Amino acid sequence: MKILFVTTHIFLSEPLGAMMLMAICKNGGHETKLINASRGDLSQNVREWNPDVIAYSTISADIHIVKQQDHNIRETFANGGKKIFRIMGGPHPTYCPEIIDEMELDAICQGDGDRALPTVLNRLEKGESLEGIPNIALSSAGAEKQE
Ligand code: B12
Repeated sequence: MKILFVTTHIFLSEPLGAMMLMAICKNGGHETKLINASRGDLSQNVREWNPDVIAYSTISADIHIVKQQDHNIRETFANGGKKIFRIMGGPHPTYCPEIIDEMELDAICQGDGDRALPTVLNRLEKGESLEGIPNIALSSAGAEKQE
């Protein structure tokens, strides 16, 4: 699967969480790309690269940037475009799980994602249910998408 990781400001240090998860995804045979949500409108990148999954990695200080980008991306794909599975991990969804409803995400990861994310991807690939994966909370839309 093609996983597009989206982080925000690269501030003083590399985005270690997203980088670690990208390595894990690649080891699992997936294709990954990392983009910075703080730079321009991402919709074009998303249209060109055509990911199966968008994986937001977000701290609360930058949630407004991610919300705006996600809004633009969803507008781009609103009319009959491909359904992209949207998941968010990192400190923001860990502390503020209500973001799943605010952004109508398919899933969030609360806490560590190193086992949770590859499990989500493998099940998505096989069309299996995402219920019961430790650290993963699903929206009703995310659960239905597998059916
Ligand atoms: C190192 C660190 C910094 C460093 C480097 C930050 C950076 N850009 O990487 C410095 C000192 C610069 C820093 C600055 C700040 N920090 Co800081 N920082 C940390 C710290 C100690 C570790 C972060 C880290 O690298 N962890 C290791 C990686 C591997 O873990 P991770 O990123 O969390 O990723 C794992 C999971 O979250 C999850 N995951 C992450 N992304 C995704 C995506 C998906 C799709 C999935 C499924 C899972 C997933 O899986 C990963 C692997 O298990 C955390 C506290 C902590 N213990 O986590 C605070 C923390 C992230 N910082 C915090 C804050 C508030 C800040 C500042 C805003 C402080 C300030 N007032 O200026 C700034 C913001 C800087 C910025 N814009 O990035 C808060 C964020 C709270 C929140 N609600 O978002 C934290 C959580 C501390 C706290 N408990 O309050 N920080």
